[in-house]
Amino acid sequence: MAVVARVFSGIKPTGSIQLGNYLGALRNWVSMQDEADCVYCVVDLHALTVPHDPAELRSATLSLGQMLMAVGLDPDRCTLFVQGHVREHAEGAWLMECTAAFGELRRMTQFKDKSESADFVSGGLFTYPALQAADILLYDTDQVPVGEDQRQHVELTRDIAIRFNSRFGDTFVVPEAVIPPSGARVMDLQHPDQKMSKSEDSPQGTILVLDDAGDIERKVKRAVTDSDNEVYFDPDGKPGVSNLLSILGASTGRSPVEAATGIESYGDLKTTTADAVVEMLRPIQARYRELAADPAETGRLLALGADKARQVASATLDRARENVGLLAP
Ligand code: ATP
Ligand code: LTN
Repeated sequence: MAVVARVFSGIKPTGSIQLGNYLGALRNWVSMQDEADCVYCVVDLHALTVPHDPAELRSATLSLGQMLMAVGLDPDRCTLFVQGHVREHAEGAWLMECTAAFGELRRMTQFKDKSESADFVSGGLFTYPALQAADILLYDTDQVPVGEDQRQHVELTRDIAIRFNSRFGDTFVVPEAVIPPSGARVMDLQHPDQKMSKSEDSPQGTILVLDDAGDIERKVKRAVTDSDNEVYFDPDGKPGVSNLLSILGASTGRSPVEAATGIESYGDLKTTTADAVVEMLRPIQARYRELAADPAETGRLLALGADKARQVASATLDRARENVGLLAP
């Protein structure tokens, strides 16, 4: 009998979700639901690593739960929960911090990027990947569907698991990243050298999943391109045009090279891309509005998800506590 793989991934409630989150990660999460035993998490503890407003965090966490259901995650077919509801994550993170090397954490590019421009750099921003490793390892995860930017964190998680197992005996499953072939890295429309992100301050460069058709058309029309007006895919030489082709391809189930076929001008590229994105997002927006009207039901479903998650996480944590030498209470 084929053994079903365990899948785990997480997303931060740090702002309204953007097109890159959907194309690079969430769409993949949805498609894995029926093939694997999937566990998905709103990582509110990770959102504490940067300055935040408590009321906004609470509401962003609930709204992200609704958004995850709106894109197609079904609490009956996967485990969907909020990280802070399962206390094993914070305790597991300490075991990971004591297994990761300081030098490894210092090399993480997400830490470098986020700390360079920040007024306040928390200790949690530095140890962030250790909490992420706990998230993944607590569920005996085989596969971690993420966008390209998270590859390094998953590699570190593997290294931590291997080190822990070799020091303290077989405890954790060693996971691997699953990165989609297209849409893995959606770039900012105004700064095509930077990834689109929900928390960077670039409203014109970021398409939000909840943007209306007018906003999407306006943002795509103003996207930075170049001066030669020839449409072909060349991410290094033509980053802006190539990003639009990637978005168009990912939104219509084609590669960026295929998406360029028949498109003669930048005007044409922008109109076609905007239309494809609007069509793709329309049903998600409609489902989100329905779910947002009943927050108590979302709360109930997330609490059931946390109960399911806790059962798996507590068994793994007990095993790790025992193997690392903590006296049983
Ligand atoms: P923040 O701006 O707060 O760092 P973010 O928009 O980068 O947030 P995350 O919560 O860090 O989003 O990521 C959720 C998932 O979305 C991850 O798997 C990540 O790899 C993916 N992702 C985020 N941005 C992009 C992007 N521009 N292209 C492709 N995938 C992305
Ligand atoms: N660091 C990730 C979010 C995240 C995650 C995880 C992803 C937290 N825990 C576990 C996969 C598995 C990010 O910034 N996108």
